[in-house]
Amino acid sequence: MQTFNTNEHPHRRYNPLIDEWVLVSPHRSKRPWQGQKEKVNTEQLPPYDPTCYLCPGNARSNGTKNPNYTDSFVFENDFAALLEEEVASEATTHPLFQLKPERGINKVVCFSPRHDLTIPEMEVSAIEKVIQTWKEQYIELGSKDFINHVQIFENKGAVMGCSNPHPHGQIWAQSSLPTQVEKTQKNLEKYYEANKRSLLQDYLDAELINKERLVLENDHFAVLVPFWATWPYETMIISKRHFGTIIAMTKEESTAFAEILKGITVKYDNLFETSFPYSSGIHQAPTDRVAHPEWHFHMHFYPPLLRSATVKKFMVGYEMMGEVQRDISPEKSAAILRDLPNLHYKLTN
Ligand code: H2U
Repeated sequence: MQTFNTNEHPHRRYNPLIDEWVLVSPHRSKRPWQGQKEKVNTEQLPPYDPTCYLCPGNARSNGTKNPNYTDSFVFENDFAALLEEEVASEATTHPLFQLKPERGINKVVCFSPRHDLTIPEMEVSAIEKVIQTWKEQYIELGSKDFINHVQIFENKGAVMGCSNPHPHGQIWAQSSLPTQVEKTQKNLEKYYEANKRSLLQDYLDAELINKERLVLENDHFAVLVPFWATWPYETMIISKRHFGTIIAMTKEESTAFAEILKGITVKYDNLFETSFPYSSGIHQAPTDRVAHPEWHFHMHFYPPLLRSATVKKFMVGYEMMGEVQRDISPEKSAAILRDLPNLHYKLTN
């Protein structure tokens, strides 16, 4: 019988954040591909687009004019998925037909007045302004009595369903904990109760010993391809200090966070020399006015691209019916990302 080798043999890995397994099939990454190819977007965007609803001074769909903003700019989503208004409702009694009204507020955050820049091409000082806006929004929205969770996220690239290339993210604040967050919270809590330590602190300490999944680090943050990553080039930014929310970040940590955000997104753009699409989001303690020592600030990046700017991974078939699966090993993905230049490819070509 052959001896088990993580680079050759199919195996399953456990994700302790959501209590789920992922199937890893490293021997399969040489599989030929004759399926879908995305069109490479080589279009050079203008710094200002008179038809863009996010550019400074332009009108949005409902006629509201954006101010002539100079750094980041927040506005209430004109097509909000959640509404603030309270509605009277009767409790449902049938366990198979549970339903409850949900209240919330949705915002859009423009990262820069420049239509043609995304995070990897922005100055660190400009990214720090975005972080400051995220902090202010977390405080403002989280202090409302009916808001128990504030989700900060970015969908980047048309392939992720992003409707406009102008650099922007969104914030969805609501009364309930969304499913993914609730699952994560349960697992963080279970670990904290058993060990009196943060799960992600212990995980990060262990990762920083041999650093095989580490992509980048600075004094305050590390970026790694998680042991249990599902997307080919999935990464997670973890704070080195154990704190639960973005508002606990010191000035120095905010600068380090801006630097690491730029660092990982530059590497992403350099991977296939394209504006790299992803969904990213901050996971942090809820705003439910309860102490949450189990939470440890982190940010996920879920990028769909697999082997070029045109071939993406699909979460289909077995993944929908059974469990998520990956071919390239997280260790190999981390080594590839780690070895990429730290300077954006547009500045070297
Ligand atoms: P996406 O590109 O990720 O779809 O985000 C853009 C958001 O901007 C989207 O949620 C909002 C959409 O509802 N939007 C406005 O609030 N006003 C507009 O005039 C157009 C789009």
